[in-house]
Amino acid sequence: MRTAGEYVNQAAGAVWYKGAMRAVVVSVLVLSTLSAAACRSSTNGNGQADAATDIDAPRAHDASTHDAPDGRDSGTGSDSGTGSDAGTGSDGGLDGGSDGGTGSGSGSAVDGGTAPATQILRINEVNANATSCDLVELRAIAGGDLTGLRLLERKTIVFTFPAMTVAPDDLIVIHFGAGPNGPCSAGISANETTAKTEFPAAAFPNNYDGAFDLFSTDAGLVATDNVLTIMRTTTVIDAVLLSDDAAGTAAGDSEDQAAVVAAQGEWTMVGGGLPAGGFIDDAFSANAALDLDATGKTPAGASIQRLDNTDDNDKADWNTATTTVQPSTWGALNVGQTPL
Ligand SMILES: [Ca+2]
Ligand SMILES: [Ca+2]
Ligand SMILES: [Ca+2]
Ligand SMILES: [Ca+2]
Repeated sequence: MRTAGEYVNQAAGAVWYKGAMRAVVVSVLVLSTLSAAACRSSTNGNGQADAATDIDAPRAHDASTHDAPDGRDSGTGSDSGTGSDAGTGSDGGLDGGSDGGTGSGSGSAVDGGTAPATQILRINEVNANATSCDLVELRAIAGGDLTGLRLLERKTIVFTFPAMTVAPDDLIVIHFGAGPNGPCSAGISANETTAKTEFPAAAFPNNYDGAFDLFSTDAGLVATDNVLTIMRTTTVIDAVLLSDDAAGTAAGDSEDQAAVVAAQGEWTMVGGGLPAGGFIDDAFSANAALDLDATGKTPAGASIQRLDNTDDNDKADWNTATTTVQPSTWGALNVGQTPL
């Protein structure tokens, strides 16, 4: 868990993305990748195209609770009204056309002949409150190569996936604070890229034999308000808005990333649609999964988890009316989930 002043803003090109790329995202990943590369180049050239949305000037926004309002959200209002993206079918394309041929010589691990699955992973379980080692569990929804996928905390890339191949229902646990002298650095293994027991728990007690254990040098996750996003270049694969309370202000970087996620239809209010002004402050908190500061102080403690196999891109995927945190299930499907 981090609480103050730890951010180096990056991913400055993220906000520009918004609506213009959505159709491309859903249909043709190859074009998406090419376009993303082109756009990044533009952004890195002189920044002019992104000037209007580069609202990421360093801000000391990580107060111990929610962040005090500081006017940082000016300019983000343009993201409102993108609620029409709810339910854009993030699973579209999975398995479409699979096995169409004889299979000989196709050489593709993921449904040759179709666009690669965009939602290869889902964020499945979170503990940002552990003093020893924050954890994020991911679940493979489709099989494929994870090379280059990224996990972001707010707008910051906190893990870039190595070359490794997963199958549906494979689980991954990302351990934070695993850099030199990090709070979770003692006795860690290398990344498990070939098997979930490549470095077994018997020899590495922090590892889970039911998951690929991967290690981030990021010191830890903010447990006040946060957005976790899995991205491939600028395409949102999956995301979750998280908060420690159902009301209160949110950090500008959380709000900015929420806008990126919402613009791609990857987070909405329960039942669909976006708040009139976007996921800002109280609207962020009210629509975020809870409860970041009620999870365990160790990995063995409670965590925030998906409730079942559905992905409706809202907090009801994670919370019931009465349940926020639950006993942790690292390296195992969550209670209520069934094999794909
Ligand atoms: Ca393992
Ligand atoms: Ca999702
Ligand atoms: Ca709380
Ligand atoms: Ca789990």
